[in-house]
Amino acid sequence: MLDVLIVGAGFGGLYGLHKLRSQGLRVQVIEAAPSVGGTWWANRYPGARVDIQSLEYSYSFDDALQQQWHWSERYASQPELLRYANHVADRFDLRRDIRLDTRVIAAHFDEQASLWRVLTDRDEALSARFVVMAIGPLSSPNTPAFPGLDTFTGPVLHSAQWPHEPVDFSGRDVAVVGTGSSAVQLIPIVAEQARTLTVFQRTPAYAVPAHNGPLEPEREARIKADYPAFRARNRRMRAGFGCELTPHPLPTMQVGAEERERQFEERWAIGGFSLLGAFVDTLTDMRANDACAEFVRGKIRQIVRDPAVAEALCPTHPIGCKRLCVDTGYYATYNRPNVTLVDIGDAPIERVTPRGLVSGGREFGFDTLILATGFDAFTGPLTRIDLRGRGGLHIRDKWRGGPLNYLGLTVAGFPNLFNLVGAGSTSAFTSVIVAIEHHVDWIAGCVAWLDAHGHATIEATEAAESAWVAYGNAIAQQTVFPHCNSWYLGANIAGKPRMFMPLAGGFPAYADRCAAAAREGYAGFAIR
Ligand code: N01
Repeated sequence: MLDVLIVGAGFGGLYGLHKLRSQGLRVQVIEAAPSVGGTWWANRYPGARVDIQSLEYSYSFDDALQQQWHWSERYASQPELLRYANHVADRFDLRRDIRLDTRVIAAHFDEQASLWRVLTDRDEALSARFVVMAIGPLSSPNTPAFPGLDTFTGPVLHSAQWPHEPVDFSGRDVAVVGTGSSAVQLIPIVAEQARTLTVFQRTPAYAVPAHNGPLEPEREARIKADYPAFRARNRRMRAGFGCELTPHPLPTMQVGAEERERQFEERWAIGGFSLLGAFVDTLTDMRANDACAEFVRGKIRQIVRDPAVAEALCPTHPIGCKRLCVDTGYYATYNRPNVTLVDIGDAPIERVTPRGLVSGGREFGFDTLILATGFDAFTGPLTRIDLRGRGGLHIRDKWRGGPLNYLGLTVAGFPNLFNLVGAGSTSAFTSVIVAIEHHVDWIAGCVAWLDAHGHATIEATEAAESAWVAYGNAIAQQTVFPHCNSWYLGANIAGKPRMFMPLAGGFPAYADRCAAAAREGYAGFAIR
């Protein structure tokens, strides 16, 4: 019998194993893929790289690790991130407790024994006192049910299920469906190789330049000179990163137009998410948001030479409402003669044909189809498992109206089950490794407390869960987030209930709430 079974060997599962094992617990990680690395194993499309600088998107739990690991670029590429995950697995001797190529297909809570009974696709039955779901909020790829998709005669590639051998697009006529972060990263690279590239855009994306390049040695040295203090400062930031830049002291509209423009220009030159942090109210005040959005629309009009194409690329929803894309040459790609933008906002894809697709009654031809159509976020990874809590309650039924949860970590009716970077936590708005380390440390503290007090189970109460979801909704209502169709809301998946799933209140306030619950003897939980 295990103390803890962890599902997933991405960054969450790796740190979970290290932390819980070092507490003397018997821990086993089950991973469906043939490798550790999670999202960085799966998302290997051309151009895949992190959108938060690597000195901040990396583990902080071990000072020797953060001192010794050297990132070659400001924003690490997928292969480098995968090397990092493998390095961590070796360095902390994690592999002996990780079973690869094994998928958890069922987990049922046995009320008599107060144990989780877990079944894998290798017909193995395991039991554990606790289960930690470390499967990531974005691990269930969304393939839209386009009629005729199976009749397409060329390759169909999904950005999140990319082949492991290199794909050569030279001489090919390629289509990309989608213009989210994955598409924004892969489009410029595929465009350089393909004979033609047609991009089917349902909603234009806001993209800001990464200004990626080799990591500056002086910056690395400066941060490493006192890395723990840098990490601590970041943990006090709303997003868990970005402590080197503070917002303007005044709200956007109290600043003169010239000064506002100067601030935006400075942030554009720095690149990445820094633009959204130029002013404190970008995500909470519509007029402030529109000033920032209009600045980016101005950049699009400057970069893209054809005014009609530029206009089609200009988003009209609030900036940051869908996750901001961080790009390298995205808009400029539309100046290439071999690239065509097809706006399908008002003319959804009707069907895929053997040699193309039909939208707005018109057929477009191509021989390779790339679906960069995102994920069934937050709920998809859990609901595809036969996951049942007390009384055989299936997670799909529990979450029929949306992912109810308490502290983003637990679900009423599912005792001793913890979820990492899920709905109800700030993870989607945080450098995810900051969220992972926070969650794992909280869970480790909780398990230690239960064991020290001789308790067998911990379970969120329905009252605490309802209050937590209401708190999350109330915060979301004060922001721009409800005003577009994002995966945060489940709006990208046909038929999914619309509920704002992540918590928008900022990491420090969230971490305080979690700490307070623990300090008060796990307030909001039933403990037996
Ligand atoms: O997915 P998305 P993603 N017909 O959902 C379109 C992280 N990430 O894989 O906007 C036509 O953002 C859809 O259109 P619309 C990051 O958190 C990070 O790109 O729903 N189009 C959209 O354009 C990110 O936010 C990095 O109208 C359809 C696109 O497909 C998250 O993962 C890199 C459609 C999907 O965009 C998801 O990003 C990559 C349909 N039926 C990902 N269905 C980094 O930079 C969907 N679309 C670290």
